[in-house]
Amino acid sequence: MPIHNTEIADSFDRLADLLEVEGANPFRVRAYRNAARTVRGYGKSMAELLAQGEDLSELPDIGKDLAAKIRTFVDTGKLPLLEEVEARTPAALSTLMKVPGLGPKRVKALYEELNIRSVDDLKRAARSGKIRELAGFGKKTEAMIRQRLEHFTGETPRVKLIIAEEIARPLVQYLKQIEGVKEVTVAGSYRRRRDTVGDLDILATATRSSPVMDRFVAYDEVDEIISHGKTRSTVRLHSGLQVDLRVVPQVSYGAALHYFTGSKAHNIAVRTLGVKKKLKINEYGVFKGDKRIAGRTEEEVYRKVGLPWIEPELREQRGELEAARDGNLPALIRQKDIRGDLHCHTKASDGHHSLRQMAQAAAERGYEYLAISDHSRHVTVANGLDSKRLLAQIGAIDRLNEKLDGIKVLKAIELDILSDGTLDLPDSVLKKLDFTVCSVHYKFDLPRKQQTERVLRAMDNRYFNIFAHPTGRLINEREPYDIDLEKIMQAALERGCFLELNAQPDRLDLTDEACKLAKDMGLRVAISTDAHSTSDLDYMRFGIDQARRGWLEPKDVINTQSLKALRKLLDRT
Ligand code: DGT
Ligand code: CA
Ligand code: CA
Ligand code: ZN
Repeated sequence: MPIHNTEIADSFDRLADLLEVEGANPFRVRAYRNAARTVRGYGKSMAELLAQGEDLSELPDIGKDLAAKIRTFVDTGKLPLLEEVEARTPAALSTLMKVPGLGPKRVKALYEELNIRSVDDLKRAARSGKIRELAGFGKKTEAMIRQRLEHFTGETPRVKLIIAEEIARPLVQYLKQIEGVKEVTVAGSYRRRRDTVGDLDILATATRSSPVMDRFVAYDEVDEIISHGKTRSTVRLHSGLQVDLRVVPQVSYGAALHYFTGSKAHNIAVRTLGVKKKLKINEYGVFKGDKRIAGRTEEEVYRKVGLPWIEPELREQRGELEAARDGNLPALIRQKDIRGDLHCHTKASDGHHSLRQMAQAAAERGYEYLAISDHSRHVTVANGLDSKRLLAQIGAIDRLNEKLDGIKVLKAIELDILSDGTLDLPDSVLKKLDFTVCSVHYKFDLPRKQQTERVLRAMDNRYFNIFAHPTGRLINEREPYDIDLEKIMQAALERGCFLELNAQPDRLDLTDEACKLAKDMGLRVAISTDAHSTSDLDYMRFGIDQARRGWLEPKDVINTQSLKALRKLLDRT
């Protein structure tokens, strides 16, 4: 089977981490991180590009040396340099780096200064108060490490949806080619588009003589066969992800799809509705006594309990059955409702592409507008824009807009919300922009009340428009910071600000629940990709998935609006 981009990217990231622990040249470390990011976000697989004879060194941040490494990885499944570095790194350090909040820098310090070589060592040191004495740690960090360790099991975490997709797609292709196989669908949390999945639940229909099960367990990527039956098998793949495959007869397909899509709570509620109508509902169909009266399609199953079909993203037992019964199901937002992207970066700060390239890529996606929101100068990126550079960019956007047809580039900035709640650039410059995107990028550990007040204070500035990635979480990497989101939403509503649903597949905050809360409060949301390259603009679909899980309709999202309406919404002055 071909090598996935995520595998290459993970190896580069890991290499960067280990090199950083060793104290390697920071530029070298950063080169691997940047390459990882390019590879991970790239629309096409590296293996395919190589097969087509493409020159990988033409990709952003991939030089000749990295291109050669990718080729070796694709050919052999290995990154020799990583193996070398791994061999000379104490094994415990790799485990320690998996503790949330402990990056390579900290692990290095713990190892060198306190001789910490295991999770147990770390627990002991945290308890005895030794960690706070290390330079760059302090009391708060020590407390955080202690708290994180309570939950740390070292188990494989849930897999991000984007990674699950990369694993599922070729597997589905493989299954579809097996003789006698008709339908192949990934059900479970994957079909409900949760931001992470625990495992994959694949449903197939096939002729009785089809070798589908034998071929499934013989798939190249299978690491371990957990069970192997005629209608149901479970395997674990090399990636660590488990996959269940069920094969059902065509007459049961809809009932099985409904059952294995879940959620469990939704299924139970539907089955209870059936019981009231003296019907038995399971994965084989809807039964009256012994007679199957439905099961070929999901629509049939819902119809038998008196309901219209319900979109998978809504099936979380959060009121969808009542809404279906009352004819109040939301008309969920779709990708084609999006008219533009309101958060992206260019080479001017930490993006990969130029202003013009980003604008062209947005136009190719059929957008009517694209906002450029590079970082301001403060904390996060070395290359952030100060007033002078922002003014120069404003000029460049004006000139570009004169040449562009069909798409309008909007002038924005991603401002740091400073720890005292002020914004990173003076009002005299901000007033020249179309709008601002404002974020917390440091001091994530403020107590809830202070963090909330910090953002509320920032919102008092009339140039504050969109609160970006509102909890700062990075799935499986960084916990959300503590903030009273409901209070923030209320304040946003009162001041005419908006919250961003960040479509990066490892951010996706607002969460689905937070989206629904915003909707219920009457607060609209911006769905933005925070693109750092042209291909990142395609992350929009993950934002749409999450928005749909949060019941959002086109009217609940500001970037479904015409440019004229959008400008009105974003004008607080
Ligand atoms: P995951 O894998 O943790 O991301 O979440 P799901 O929802 O994919 O859960 P999973 O893989 O355990 O099961 C797949 C579906 O099978 C689940 O969404 C609903 C259905 N299911 C599993 N166990 C039960 C059960 O005990 N009762 C009912 N009614 N349905 C179940
Ligand atoms: Ca599952
Ligand atoms: Ca499962
Ligand atoms: Zn940001």
